Amino acid sequence: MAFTLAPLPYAHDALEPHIDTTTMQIHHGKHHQAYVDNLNKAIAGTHNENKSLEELVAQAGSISPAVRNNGGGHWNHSFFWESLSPNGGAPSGALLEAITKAFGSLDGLKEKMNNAGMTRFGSGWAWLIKDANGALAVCSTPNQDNPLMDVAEVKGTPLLGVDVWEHAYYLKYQNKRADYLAAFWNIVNWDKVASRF
Ligand code: MN3
Repeated sequence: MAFTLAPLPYAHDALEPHIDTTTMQIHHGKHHQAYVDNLNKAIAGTHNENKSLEELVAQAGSISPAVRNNGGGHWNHSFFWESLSPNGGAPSGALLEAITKAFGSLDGLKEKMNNAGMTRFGSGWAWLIKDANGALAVCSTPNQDNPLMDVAEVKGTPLLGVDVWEHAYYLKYQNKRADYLAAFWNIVNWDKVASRF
């Protein structure tokens, strides 16, 4: 069964001014669509054809680079769109308590995750994860890898992720990845992060 691209959960211009309309149109309609199409091509007629996306991602170390990269790309972007909202709000309750315990404060989490995004050389992702002991941690992955992959240096359940590939920000922010990361915090869907937590 072929994978498909779900529509965005909001309009392309909904995240303005933090993420611009054209970036959203290209990022979702071209980049994400290409991961879906190339994943479908890579698994067609192989023993991976009927596996779920989660199964493919978990076996990243033993599948072909095309399935790892495009399967990761499909998983990561599907997760990313749901992590964003024009009405982001703020973390509260048990999630805020866990953030405070792990990072001192919400600002402490932002600083750590921004640093993970800034120090990821080239293309990749920064993540907030829940580890096997239920504690929160921040990590980053290269390319389209993610913390669910068997090959990840730091493994855990992703709660929030930010795409630091240039295609995610270059049209509006050019080389200023730090400005993009600062703007990202205005559109985090904290209800979604809390439900994952
Ligand atoms: Mn991307």
